[in-house]
Amino acid sequence: MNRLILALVAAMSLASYGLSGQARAEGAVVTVTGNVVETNRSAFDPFADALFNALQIKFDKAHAFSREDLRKLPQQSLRAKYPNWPAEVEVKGPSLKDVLAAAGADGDRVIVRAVDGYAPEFKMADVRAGAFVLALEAGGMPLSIGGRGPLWLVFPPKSYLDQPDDDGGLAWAVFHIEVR
Ligand SMILES: Nc1nc2c(c(=O)[nH]1)N[C@H]1C(S)=C(S)[C@@H](COP(=O)(O)O)O[C@H]1N2
Ligand SMILES: [Mo]
Repeated sequence: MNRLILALVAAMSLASYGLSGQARAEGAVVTVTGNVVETNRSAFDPFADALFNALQIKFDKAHAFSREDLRKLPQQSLRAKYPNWPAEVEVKGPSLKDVLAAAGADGDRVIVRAVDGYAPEFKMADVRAGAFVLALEAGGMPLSIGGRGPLWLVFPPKSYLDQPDDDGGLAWAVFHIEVR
């Protein structure tokens, strides 16, 4: 009898979870999809996942992170300067490596996608060896949408072979990480 009640409660919470597909208390700012083991949300839903749908991205397995989730990971500080920037910038946020680990993500390639569809691809080996930060703030200020938020991928010059001299690859307005 107790088991039956437990099963019913579990089924009910799963059902409400599936309804939105995005049960994070504060809402996700970034979703890791592809080869992830630690899933915490349901598969792609064309209605709920409207931006993914617009960019024609589907997924089965996903781990969604709210800002609060990202703040609970170890926070990295990074100062970077690129020739096309007016000044050096100090950013803070979890490392991309730690975000991937928290999602149980594994693979050779990491695609970091922004809301405008910009989606640079990196080698997992470079991400693991380098200082790739998913910045929540820059210059002590939280990043905003309309600015470089919700998340800005920042890494220093010479983080990988053939990195351009300018800040190409430093995607702003990041909302999706795909692991292959
Ligand atoms: N979301 C997003 N991030 C982006 C880009 C982009 O088009 N969209 N362009 C990249 C490139 S190629 C460069 S050189 C720098 C600066 O481009 P921007 O002046 O368009 O920001 O941002 C990088 N990050
Ligand atoms: Mo660029």
